[in-house]
Amino acid sequence: MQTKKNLWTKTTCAYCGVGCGVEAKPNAQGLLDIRGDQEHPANYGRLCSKGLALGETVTHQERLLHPMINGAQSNWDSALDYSAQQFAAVIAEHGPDAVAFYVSGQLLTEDYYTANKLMKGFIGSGNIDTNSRLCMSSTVAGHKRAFGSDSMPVCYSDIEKSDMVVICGSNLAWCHPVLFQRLKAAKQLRPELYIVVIDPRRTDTCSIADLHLAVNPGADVALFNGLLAYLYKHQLTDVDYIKNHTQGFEETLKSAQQECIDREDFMLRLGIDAGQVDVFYKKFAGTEKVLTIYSQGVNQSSQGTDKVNSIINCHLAAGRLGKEGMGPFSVTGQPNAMGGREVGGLANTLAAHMDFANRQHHALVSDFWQTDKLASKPGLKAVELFDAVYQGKIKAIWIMATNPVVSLPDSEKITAALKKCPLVVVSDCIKDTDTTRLADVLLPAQGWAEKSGTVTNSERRISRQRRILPTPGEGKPDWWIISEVAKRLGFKQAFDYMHEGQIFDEYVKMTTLDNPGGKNRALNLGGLTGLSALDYFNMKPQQWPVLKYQDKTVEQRLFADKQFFTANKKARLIAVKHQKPLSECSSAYPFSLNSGRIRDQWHTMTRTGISSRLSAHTPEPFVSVNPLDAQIAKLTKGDLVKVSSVSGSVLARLSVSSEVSRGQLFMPIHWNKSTASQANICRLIKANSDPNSGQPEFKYTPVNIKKWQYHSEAWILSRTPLVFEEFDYWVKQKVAQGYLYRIADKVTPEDLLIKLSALISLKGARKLSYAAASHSSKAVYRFADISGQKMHCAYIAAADLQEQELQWLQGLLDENIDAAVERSIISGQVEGRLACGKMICACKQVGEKTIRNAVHKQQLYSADAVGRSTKAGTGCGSCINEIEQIITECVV
Ligand SMILES: Nc1nc2c(c(=O)[nH]1)N[C@H]1C(S)=C(S)[C@@H](COP(=O)(O)OP(=O)(O)OC[C@H]3O[C@@H](n4cnc5c(=O)[nH]c(N)nc54)[C@H](O)[C@@H]3O)O[C@H]1N2
Ligand SMILES: Nc1nc2c(c(=O)[nH]1)N[C@H]1C(S)=C(S)[C@@H](COP(=O)(O)OP(=O)(O)OC[C@H]3O[C@@H](n4cnc5c(=O)[nH]c(N)nc54)[C@H](O)[C@@H]3O)O[C@H]1N2
Ligand code: SF4
Ligand SMILES: [Mo]
Repeated sequence: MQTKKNLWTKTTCAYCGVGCGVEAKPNAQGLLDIRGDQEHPANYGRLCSKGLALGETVTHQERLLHPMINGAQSNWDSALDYSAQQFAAVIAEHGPDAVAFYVSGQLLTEDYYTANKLMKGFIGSGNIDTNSRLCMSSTVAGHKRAFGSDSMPVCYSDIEKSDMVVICGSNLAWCHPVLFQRLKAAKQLRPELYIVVIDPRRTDTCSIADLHLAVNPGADVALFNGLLAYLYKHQLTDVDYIKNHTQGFEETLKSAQQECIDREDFMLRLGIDAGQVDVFYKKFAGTEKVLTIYSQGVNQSSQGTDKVNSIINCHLAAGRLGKEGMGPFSVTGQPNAMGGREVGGLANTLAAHMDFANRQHHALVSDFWQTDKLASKPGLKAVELFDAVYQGKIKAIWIMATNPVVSLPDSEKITAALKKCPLVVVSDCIKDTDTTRLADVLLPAQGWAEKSGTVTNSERRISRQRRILPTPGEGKPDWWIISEVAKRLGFKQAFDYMHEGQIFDEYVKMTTLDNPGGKNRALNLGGLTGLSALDYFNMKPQQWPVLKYQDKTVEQRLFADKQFFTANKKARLIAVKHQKPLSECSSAYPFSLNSGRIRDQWHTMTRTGISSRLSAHTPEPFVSVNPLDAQIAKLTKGDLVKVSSVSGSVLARLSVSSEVSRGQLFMPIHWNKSTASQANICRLIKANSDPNSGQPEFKYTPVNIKKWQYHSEAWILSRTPLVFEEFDYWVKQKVAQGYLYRIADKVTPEDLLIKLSALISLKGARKLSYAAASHSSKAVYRFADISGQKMHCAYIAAADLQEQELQWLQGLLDENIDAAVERSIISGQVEGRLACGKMICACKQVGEKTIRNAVHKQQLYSADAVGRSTKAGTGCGSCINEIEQIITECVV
């Protein structure tokens, strides 16, 4: 809240589903100062590296500033008229199912509500789906099967209250860092708090684990079925709870027992040590307060929904739900993944947790929206929806706040579908993305710091995002853009909103339809009905159900009364059976490829990629392989490798790591055509989906890996962006005052230099150049273009740069180019202020060399001591694990 004395505005972080409270204040550089909100119950002042860097990503450089039609700048009236006319024409000729919206968990609830209302309520088609299909839909399906509603039962504070935390298929340390910090702090306070990580990969999350179960990919159902059978065998199920509050126990138990009848076969499916499994089962059986946190290792599977239910089954059978410190805890990915689920962003739900299959719900929603057009059946789910675009059945699509060319499986097909589609409208705040490149109409949306509305986090808590900065160019709120198109389609009355608060109020009322006291649906926001504009502006975080406005933080676990939203009020256990991933490895494709996130990047990098601080930690797309597999395949760390599946191939830098098990590979999801030549991992991934949820199997693709031989490499530092499309391999990285490109090519270093000099125009007054040896295999060419004390551009080229220390190059655009720096450029010998090494601490900008030096010279043996000396690790703390690793390496 903004008062004269307090210029800090409270808002919510733009990124993950933890939903941290942020305070922001405009600064002299036109950017924002950022700090954690001490009062927000998600984070109590903590932030991670991405949250702390929010202030840097509000620059206008990469923004989409004006509406565009067919590549030409337009204006709002023309772009809205054109879009509405085109949609209307398709609907008139081919019916409402010939159009679609593809939306996102990065929209605000008010935007999402409006998009859903327009498509389902007034265009009259179910064809609105969201990127949450790729993210949370298996959990939604699993929740509905078990509880009769999509309701996540636990609260964040259960982390501190539990005695055992099972983290399954989640790299909490990197993907929900503030929840990880809370868990880590709880463990420090109570070392007996037992932590188990279930992940085929040894992630940073394992740094606080007592037990890591590196199960085979996809083995989760078998593991939890085994647990259920164990609980029963040792008479540790809750017989009363099962009898009085659940159904389906017998069949479920039978299926679970069958899973492990053949012990040897069972252990083969799991792929881990029998002793470890016993430790896990025994500990789970003997601990009342168990919390199971899970995420994409569970959801993104061809049996994701079964995985979810296999976890919930164990909690129900043990009666461990609805009480402090326990329960199944699905952590949501995007800032408003939960909000989208609430308002009906998924094609198979209506709105406000009401369903197509329920005739009464249909009548309630029709009546509430005053429409006779409400869609009567679910629409197409994301993968099917883009198939329909590809087949020409959908002729107009509007994509909002998501980048499907990068994030949906089978990217080449998605690209082809959008190229063919007669009308592609894209609303985004960023101008150049792989998806905006294929748009006919581009609509500029407000960015995070300009938007106003609400988001719901993983623990069902609704927080305000508040406007802090003026909008650059002609950007508009997403809800406004949707409403303006709706009005032009003839639905003025239903979309005549003046303010986002009105939309929120309408949504709030909808949650109360035939839902007194939240008896029929947990999602009841009745306590927020009729907020004034000021009350809405000032609204404090509220956890649903909200029967009464809460001025202070209250916590509400769901199902404390053991009443579920099924017909007989009993929860359902679901009989499930382990299945292999849909595509199997073969001699041609012997490795299984796993995909996921890195610490400092967000998805397709359109925003985190703007921050030089965030880009420094992992600047290049990589693929990780186990050391033994690398040895057998004759691959070395730093090689460029080609990873191929039946669908396509990518190029990435090899990282060799025992964190990855034999026969598996891991690659990050972030790089795309705008940031690298060929590193979009979804080119490799087939659209194998879970039959219950429609969620694609992103974590298992059979591939092979081969060394990609290049003959020359270069690093190019430039104040202005450059285009390297004709080079075989290139990667772009944002650095403080410009860009750093890494390229590799099949030509000789000398030919590479010729190619480069044709591309890079020289502006500076002085040019430093240097070649280190005369014969080309060893020659290192260094070049700098300097005017006065400023560097415009510099590059280093050679046959192979992997052995070179080049981190220092990144900082050159910040430096005054004096004699010492020139010496470094010419000699390649880095010294003094340039010698800081690979960036470890993104917040305080401390490099590996600085940390190593401090450890050696000052004999520092703890991350705390390193922090005091170098400041590393004293920002968000996400790098403390790495600092500890460096200390261990130095000591060894
Ligand atoms: N830094 C960062 N944070 C983010 C995001 C981001 O882009 N960057 N995105 C946000 C979003 S939208 C989401 S959905 C979340 C995702 O958060 P997470 O789910 O934690 O992230 P992922 O890295 O996709 O995958 C989690 C883990 O699943 C493991 N896994 C793979 N296969 C299996 C399996 O068969 N079984 C088990 N048990 N584990 C398996 C992988 O090895 C990986 O470590 O992160 C959110 N937070
Ligand atoms: N291989 C593989 N693929 C995956 C996954 C995986 O683990 N492996 N994970 C999947 C998951 S869980 C997810 S959530 C998806 C994420 O994938 P995407 O949703 O495609 O990724 P983002 O980069 O977040 O795209 C958001 C877009 O919206 C824009 N944007 C940001 N804010 C706004 C706004 O307020 N309004 C508008 N109109 N635009 C805005 C951004 O600039 C960006 O272009 O990827 C999925 N794809
Ligand atoms: S954990 Fe980090 S990315 Fe997630 S909401 Fe908090 S500050 Fe933002
Ligand atoms: Mo996600």
